[in-house]
Amino acid sequence: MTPPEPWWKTAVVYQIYPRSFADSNGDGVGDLSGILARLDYLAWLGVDVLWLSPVYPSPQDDAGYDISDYQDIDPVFGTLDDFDAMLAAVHERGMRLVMDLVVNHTSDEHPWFVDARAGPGSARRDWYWWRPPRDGMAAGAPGAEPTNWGSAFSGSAWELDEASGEYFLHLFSRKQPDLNWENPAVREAIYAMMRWWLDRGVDGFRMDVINLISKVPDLPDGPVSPARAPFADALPFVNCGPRIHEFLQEMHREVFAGRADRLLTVGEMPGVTVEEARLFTDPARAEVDMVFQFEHVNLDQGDSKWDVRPLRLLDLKASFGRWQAGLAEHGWNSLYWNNHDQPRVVSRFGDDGEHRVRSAKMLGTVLHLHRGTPYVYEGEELGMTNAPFRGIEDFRDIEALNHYAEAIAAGDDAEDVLRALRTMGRDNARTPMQWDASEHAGFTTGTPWLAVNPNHADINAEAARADPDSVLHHYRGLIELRHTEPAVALGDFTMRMADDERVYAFTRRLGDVELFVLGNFSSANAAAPEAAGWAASELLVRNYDPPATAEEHGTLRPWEARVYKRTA
Ligand code: TEU
Repeated sequence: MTPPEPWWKTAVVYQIYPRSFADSNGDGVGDLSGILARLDYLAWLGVDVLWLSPVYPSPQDDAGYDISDYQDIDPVFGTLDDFDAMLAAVHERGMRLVMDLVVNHTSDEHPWFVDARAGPGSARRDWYWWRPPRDGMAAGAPGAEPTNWGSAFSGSAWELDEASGEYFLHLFSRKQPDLNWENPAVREAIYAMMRWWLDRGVDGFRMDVINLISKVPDLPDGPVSPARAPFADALPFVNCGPRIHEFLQEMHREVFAGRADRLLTVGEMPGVTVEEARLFTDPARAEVDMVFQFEHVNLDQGDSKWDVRPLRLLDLKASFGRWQAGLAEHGWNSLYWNNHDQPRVVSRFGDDGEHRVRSAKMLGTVLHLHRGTPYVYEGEELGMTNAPFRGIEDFRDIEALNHYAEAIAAGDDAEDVLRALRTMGRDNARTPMQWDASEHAGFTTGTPWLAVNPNHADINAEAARADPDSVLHHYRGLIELRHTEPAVALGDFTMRMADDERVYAFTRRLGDVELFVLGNFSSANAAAPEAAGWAASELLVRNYDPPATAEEHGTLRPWEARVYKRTA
């Protein structure tokens, strides 16, 4: 008898960015008690799993992705007691909670690194990547770094430790030294920490840049890329390294064995390919349940994320089509438009002006009807948009601030740099959640750590809940459909109209049930002749009044979305 499908194949995950979700004590930063107070809203929305971005003690150099203590809660977010109360309340409402696991690197203020930095002889020196200056060069001299790799946050990926004259590796900020997973003591310490959270009742992990933990041991130089000069892109030497599957299978044995069925694990994997993802997510290999891949969120970027290009729908369809086909038999996809690192999708791939509501609904419909587990990022269900950042003083994100400083130092025009930051900056995702039309959108009674988007006067949960035609009710309907229509979760995927530059169309089939999904990615009417053939079928999802005639069925209005159902 075929084993039942894993629960997470019919689940929808909601990502909470705690700094920006709900502030309960007026300090302008969201917290755990704020989340607790808003759980009924999430239960009403119908989501099954909450993913919490990091809430652990952290100097907040990279907004919590630089952890100084893995087994506690940063006071700005609350206490372990607050956490336990929130977790119990999540479970009481039939939802699950996934924590963010950030173990490619720690904070440089984590006791492990403080010990490692104490000197070459320290017990934990080999818990990190230390190297002497490049042969024949003096420590600190330009180009003396052990490799020419660039950090994701600008500058070199190596930081000199004056005391020892050695450099340590940091693929992200200099306050995020990379852990050395080659060292079994490092792995065991991390597995023990993960078991501690699972024993506390947590239901799984979102694993931060987990495909970067196995490095190419001899750490070779790379070709200098124009966008990163004088540095090289480190990714080819750290992406899915030689021992990555060994490490993830060991983690599964040491941490998840015996309780994997109740858990959800998703690996964030920049640069991962379909072929690699099939290996990572094949249940027979016992590694992770799904991965976050980045192909579709890099399609509007040239040499770097700041080299902004228009999205071509053909590219988007080709990418999604390849991932749907590639993981059809083995493995499983995650589905996302947004997270705390990506600009708001309605501003990016939709129209956040005249057609904000319709394009937000269309984007949600097209994504949620694919085969895979959908992720809703806080505020996406409201159709929240990018924010009207003016000068660099409006930004908070280290990636943006470092890029701005580096670009200006290189002589770039400030307005050009700011234009790219306004479009692609991560702070767009991090403006406070818009609960109501009050001064700070009901997020805080204090001064928010990042300004609330002024359009919260119109775009907020209170108004959306009162408006049955809102993006919010549309998302609630999509989530309900995944729970009630098995073809949405488990049906086969077939791309239609693959060469159409404005219409995204595909079918899902499960047994004798077939769904036909269409989305118009343009502000003009678009022909969809195939839809005329479905005129007599049930219209499950729409963001316009139903077409009246077969002919009208054959045309999609601006940003229109439809999902038809027929049973053979
Ligand atoms: O992100 C990894 C990652 O790929 C992003 O840094 C990405 O390159 C960038 O945001 C695109 O602009 C994870 C976390 O999601 C991110 O918030 C952290 O900053 C990063 O890892 C380091 O922990």
